[in-house]
Amino acid sequence: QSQPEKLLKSSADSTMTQRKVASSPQDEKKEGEVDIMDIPATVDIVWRNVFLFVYLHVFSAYGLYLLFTGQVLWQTVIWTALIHTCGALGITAGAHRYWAHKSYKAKLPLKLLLVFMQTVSFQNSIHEWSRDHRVHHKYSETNADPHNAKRGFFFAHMGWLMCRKHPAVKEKGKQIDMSDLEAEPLIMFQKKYYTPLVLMTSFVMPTFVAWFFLGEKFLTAWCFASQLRYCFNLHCTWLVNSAAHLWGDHPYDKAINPAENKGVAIFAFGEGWHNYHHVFPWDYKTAELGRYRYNFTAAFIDFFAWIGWAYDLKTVSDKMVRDRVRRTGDGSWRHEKESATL
Ligand code: ST9
Ligand code: ZN
Ligand code: ZN
Repeated sequence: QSQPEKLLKSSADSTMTQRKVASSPQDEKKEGEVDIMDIPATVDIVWRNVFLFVYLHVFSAYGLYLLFTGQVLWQTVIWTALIHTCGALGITAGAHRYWAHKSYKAKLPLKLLLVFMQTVSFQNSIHEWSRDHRVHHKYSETNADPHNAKRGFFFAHMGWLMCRKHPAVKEKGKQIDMSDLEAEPLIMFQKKYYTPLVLMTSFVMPTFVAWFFLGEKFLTAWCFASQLRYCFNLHCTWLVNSAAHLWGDHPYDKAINPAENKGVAIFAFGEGWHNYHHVFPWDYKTAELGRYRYNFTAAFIDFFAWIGWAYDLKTVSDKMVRDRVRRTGDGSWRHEKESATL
């Protein structure tokens, strides 16, 4: 079996796996031994991260104040929107749909572009991001899920980045096959030089361009183009783990938490259709209906398929979706279909 086939198979089985998690042979425990999944979750705060997030939010709030008091040049606003879009697509089309799920194939120029864009977003290296995300899919809402939504909105949203991971995340994460990414020199290069690369692309470049080329004040450039942009990107992404795991319909599988959440889809470039995505994680659209319905990422991938840089886009047949809806949906599917605009 080739790597994508293996991934596709494991993706297809992911919801099944989720239900079998506790009883798989590798999880069998000896008498008296506590299963790692059952170790109670504790909060071991990493104060360095708390401090950095406080710093980020203070400077972002000042960036917001500068915007609402008309102190940001329109050129800086356009530049910041461009960089935000770049970072967002680096996560959605890059780390998520390409590297974590292998939902399509990409030629070298597109891979280079996506690595650059993903670095701009500063959400950990592609290797770390994909490993956490693959564990999240396989062990959703258990102690092995890095952002287990059963631990509440705040933990799933950003709390998980401010404390040590549950031992089950590390243990189960080690069993996740990462050989495909580890075989990609580009991914390992980004992981090795992540700190300087991220400092240059996510902080220095946005600030410097606004200050040097656009004539923005240095502090405004820093607070707006760098800090506020980064902070906004993080919250848009985190909403997928928090809001889209807590609120919304379950047209494809009512037994799982991930939900269809339009608000999140709007802010997260099409990543809010999360019930569909957890059921059919290999679909490059991460949604069923209206390929471009609040789903800019699908349009982005389609564009690159059109110019030949992306190919083998994987999706799901109508029949497969309908069968699944009939078997496990919560009955909200028809309403979704009727309200589709595209
Ligand atoms: C950020 C990421 O924000 C956000 C991800 C969101 C995902 C959303 C997904 C939804 C779908 C996509 C939607 C996109 C929408 C985009 C819209 C855009 C508009 N498996 O981590 P350490 C082991 S990042 C296996 O230090 P601690 C491993 O040996 C924000 N093993 O654990 C590792 O060593 P190495 C910026 C694992 O000490 C070792 O443990 N970044 C796994 O518990 C130590 O790892 C930050 O804030 C695993 N999964 O610390 C950084 N994990 O890596 C925050 C760990 O060498 N991170 N191991 O192999 C940290 O500081 C720490 O990770 C920590 C935990 C404090 C959270
Ligand atoms: Zn999820
Ligand atoms: Zn996913």
